[in-house]
Amino acid sequence: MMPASLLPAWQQAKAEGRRQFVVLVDPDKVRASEVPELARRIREAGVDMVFVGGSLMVEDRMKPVVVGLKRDLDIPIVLFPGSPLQLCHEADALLYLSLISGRNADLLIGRHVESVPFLWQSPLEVIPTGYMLIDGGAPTTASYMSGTPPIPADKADVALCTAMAGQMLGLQVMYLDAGSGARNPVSLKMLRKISHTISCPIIVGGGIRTPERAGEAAAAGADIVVVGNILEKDPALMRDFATAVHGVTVEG
Ligand code: 1GP
Repeated sequence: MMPASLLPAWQQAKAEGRRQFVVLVDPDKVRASEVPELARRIREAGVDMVFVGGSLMVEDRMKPVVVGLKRDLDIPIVLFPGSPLQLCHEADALLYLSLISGRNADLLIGRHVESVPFLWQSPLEVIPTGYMLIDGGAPTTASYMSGTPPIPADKADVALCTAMAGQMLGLQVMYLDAGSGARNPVSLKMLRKISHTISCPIIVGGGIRTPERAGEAAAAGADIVVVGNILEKDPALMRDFATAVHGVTVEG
């Protein structure tokens, strides 16, 4: 179902302890002709939202993929862009990512300035998001492309202070990302620590390969769990992932 605005709906879900499951679609890996079948799977699995994006897009398929998903689905389609080149008005919302784990001024504010002429007149809901790369055990495209080292996986305090600073600066959502295809997902310890302290919705993704691990991440405090890679290889798992995340009940 489509809420009128996404951010209040995420805040409400968090308050009620309702966890959400997101499928990440990389437009480079799906042809427009494959979108109807992908949408059917997403619908039948009971997925809450779709994020669309990738660290580097080689093909120019963003718009046809978004338009196809919008046509066939009644859930929010959210842009998760690797650069301002990956924007399109046809989606519902944009994760306006500020890479707060890094010290690359371009990704903290520069690209945002460049994107304003596009966003100025756009119907997209802009969601101010603190984006944190967490070491997932191997170099990732996101880390390489951003020229920033991730936060070490065992430095939960650094991650916590980064998330708190982001929240104090007014960012509305925190995205902890071990990177697509990461060897190790964000640790449960780090998730627990951050979720006990910050009040904004927490998104987690990167290297989550089993429904069990997705459920554990949700139980540890991730309000929104994102899975991409493994579902490209084994799309039949989608329903199990959604069930595992939705099965987690927490006190809001
Ligand atoms: C990465 O959160 C996403 O940005 C999803 O990662 O592809 O490893 O599931 P995976």
